[in-house]
Amino acid sequence: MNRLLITGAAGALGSAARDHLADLAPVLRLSDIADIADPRPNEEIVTCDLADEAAVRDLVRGCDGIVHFGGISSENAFEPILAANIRGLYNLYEAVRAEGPMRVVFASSNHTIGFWPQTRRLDADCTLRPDGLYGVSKAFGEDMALLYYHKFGIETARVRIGSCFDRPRDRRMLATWLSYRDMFTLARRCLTVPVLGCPVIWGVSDNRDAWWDNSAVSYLGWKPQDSSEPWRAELEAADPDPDPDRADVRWQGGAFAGMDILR
Ligand code: NAI
Ligand code: 15L
Repeated sequence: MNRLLITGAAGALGSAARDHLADLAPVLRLSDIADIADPRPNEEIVTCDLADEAAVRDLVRGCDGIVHFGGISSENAFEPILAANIRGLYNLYEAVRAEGPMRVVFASSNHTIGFWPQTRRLDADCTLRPDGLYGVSKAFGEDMALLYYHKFGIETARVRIGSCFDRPRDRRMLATWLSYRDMFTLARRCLTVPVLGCPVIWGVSDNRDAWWDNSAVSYLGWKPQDSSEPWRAELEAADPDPDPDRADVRWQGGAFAGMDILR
C-alpha cells in the first residue's frame, strides 16, 4: 500500500491507529470532521464530513486501503446517525467503487446484535438484533459492505467490535473487551491477507467468557493475544451482586438495550 486512509482519526481508535498501523503504508491519510492534532511527517490530514458525497470522493481518491472508524459511535438521535453512519456509508462505498479497488476494514459493533441475551453464544450467521438506532446504522453498514462485495468485488472486514478500550471497564466487558493490540493485529491481517472476502469478524480478545465464535474466519490466521482475566477480580468486587434484570447484565449490548429512542 502507498496510502492508507484512516477515518475517525481524531477519535479514540483512530488516534491509536496512527501508532499501530504506521508501518503499513508510507503515507497515512487521516480524516475526521474534528481537528486532528500534531500531524507527523508520514501523515496527511483531510478534514471531511462523511455526509458530504463530493468530499468523501476526494478523500478516498489515491488511497489503497481504508480503516473506517469515522462516525457516530454510540446511541444518538436519528439525524446525526443518518448523516454520518448511513449517508456516510453510502458515500464511502460509492467513492470506493469509483476510486478503487481497495479494501475496507469497517468498524461495526456488537450493538448490531445487542438484543441477544448474554446466555446465548453467537456465530457470524446469527440473526441481527440491534439494540438501538446506532446498532441499526451499523447493520446498514454491514449490508452496504456485502452489497458492494457481491456486486463489485470490494472486500470488507465487517468487524463487530465488542468494547475496545485500554482496559475492560465493567463486568460486561469481561466478555466483550477487545484490546488495542488485538484490534490492530486484526486490522493489519485484514488488510494484508491474500484473500479477505467480506466476513463478519467478532472483534473480541481471548476472554474466558466471550460470547462470540470466530471459527468461520480461522482462514485469516488472526489470534487475539490479550484477555480480560487480569481485571476479573477487581471488576467483580466493584459490582458484587448485579441484578439479573439490569440491561447490562441481561443483554449482550448492555446498557444500550435499556435506552429509549433519543430525539
Ligand atoms: P470515537 O467517537 O472516539 O471516534 C469517532 C470519530 O468519528 C470522532 O472523532 C468523530 O469526530 C468522527 N465523526 C463523527 N461524525 C462524523 C462525520 N459526520 N464525519 C466525519 N467524522 C465524523 O469512537 P471510537 O471509540 O474511536 O470508535 C471508532 C469506531 O469504532 C466507531 O465507528 C465506533 O462506532 C466503532 N466501535 C467502537 C467500539 C469501541 O469500543 N471503541 C465498539 C464498537 C464499534
Ligand atoms: C460501541 O459500539 C461503542 O462505540 C463503544 O463506545 C462502547 O459502548 C461499545 O460499543 C460497547 O458496547 O462496550
